[in-house]
Amino acid sequence: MSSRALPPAADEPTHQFRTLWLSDVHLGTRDCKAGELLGLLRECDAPTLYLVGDIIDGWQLRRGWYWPQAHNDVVQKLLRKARKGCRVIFVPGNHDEFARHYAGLHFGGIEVLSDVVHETAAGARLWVVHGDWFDGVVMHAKWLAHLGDVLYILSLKLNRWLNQLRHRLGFSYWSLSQYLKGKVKNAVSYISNFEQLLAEEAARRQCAGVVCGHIHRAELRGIGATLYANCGDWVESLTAVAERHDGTLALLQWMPSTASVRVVGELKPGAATAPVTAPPPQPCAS
Ligand SMILES: [Mn+2]
Repeated sequence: MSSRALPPAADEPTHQFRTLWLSDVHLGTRDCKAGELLGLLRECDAPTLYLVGDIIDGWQLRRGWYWPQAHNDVVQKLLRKARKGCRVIFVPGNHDEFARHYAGLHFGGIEVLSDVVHETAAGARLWVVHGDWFDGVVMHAKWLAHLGDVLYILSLKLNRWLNQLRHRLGFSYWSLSQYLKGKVKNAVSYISNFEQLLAEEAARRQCAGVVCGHIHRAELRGIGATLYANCGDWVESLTAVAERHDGTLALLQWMPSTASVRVVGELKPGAATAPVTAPPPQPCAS
């Protein structure tokens, strides 16, 4: 803990972590909450930052170019962090799979790796991977994955309209896509299957846990003796995973209502506790 008497300056981060993980930002799409992510990056800092895939959405950019200033600002912020000595590791996902060809190389101080093992301050090994390798749809029926992507965008658009209406009528925010995911029984077993496979593979690799993304569902929990951490996304959940200086992992969520970061839950690798799932998203000012 800092011993100085003065409060931090307004532009200084208020949360110092040992490590920070972000995934599924989907820059280049209308539903990417870049402004909110910039808020989190202003408040939270760490000497090591993992970008756990689907940071830039190559699939949607190929369909139509969309690149507002806020998306540039995110890229600039990440490059600036790398320049100032932050170790930035980019682990590509399926939406930015073009970057997988560059695994092992550096760009503007950013290291590209297809997957990587992180060691916590407490010596626990965490396997860091996007997760699409464990998604049968992405691996074996790519056309179906692309169709699913189009339907997902459509449900987000519908969600936007619906919530504008709810807002006008004085109702609170409600996520259609999360409701649909919760309703479809197959989706539930699909998610639990994904989580199980990743935890098993991490254990097989002699890791105490896994940090991943891909399914846009922020979570921090034990699966058997293995820690499962999912960064969530910057489309709806506005979440990230962080490591404290003692090796404890924390699930962070950006709260648009207060424009600040909140710790949703904590878990130390090796210590099994109750699951922590990010609560339903809050309305965004934008
Ligand atoms: Mn993905």
